Amino acid sequence: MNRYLICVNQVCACPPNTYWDGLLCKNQKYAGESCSQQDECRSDSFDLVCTPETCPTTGMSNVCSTGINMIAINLTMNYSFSYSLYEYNFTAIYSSALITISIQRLTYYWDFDDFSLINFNGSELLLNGGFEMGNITYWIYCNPHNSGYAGLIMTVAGGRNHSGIYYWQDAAQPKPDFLVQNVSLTIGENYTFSFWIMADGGGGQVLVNIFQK
Ligand SMILES: [Ca+2]
Repeated sequence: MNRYLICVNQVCACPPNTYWDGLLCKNQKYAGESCSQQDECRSDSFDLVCTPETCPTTGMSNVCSTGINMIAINLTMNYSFSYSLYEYNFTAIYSSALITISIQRLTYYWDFDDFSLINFNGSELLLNGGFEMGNITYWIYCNPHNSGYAGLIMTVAGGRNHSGIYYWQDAAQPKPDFLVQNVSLTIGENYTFSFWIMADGGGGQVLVNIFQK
């Protein structure tokens, strides 16, 4: 196997089933192997995508596995100080989904409330999406980079609740932290994912991946 880029008509690429790691063309990876970008996984006959694990360690993606990874919402927001609703519609082609919310600030905080996943007949599939249990029960939270200003549950005393008493405030920096929830889907049915967000100060990035598997 050639380990170097092949250049044709001034376009350089690795040979089939290999990826460029910055030094060499390396063999693409199989199911369960760690990855940090899509072209590290065998996407041809093995149909693998670089997907988030329960607690991502490298950005949003770290394992080659079978499924479909959708970037549902990718926000770079500036100060607004009022809540906005974001929605994403999709059709289930697998029987479960890992919803991963990645949050990284530039300055100040972001406030979140009322995460929701509604199925075709209006049933709510996310549990504790509005944090009204007063804790993060049913969510998986991780802060793999030990970022400062990490996410936490806030009460109405913080003054940024969209509904109820509790909400999620997050300003992780310099790397994102993650809120994750796994849900069961019915193949062929349509779903609407949504949440409310307020940029409570300066901007930052919020990235929501829905990985169906
Ligand atoms: Ca709430």
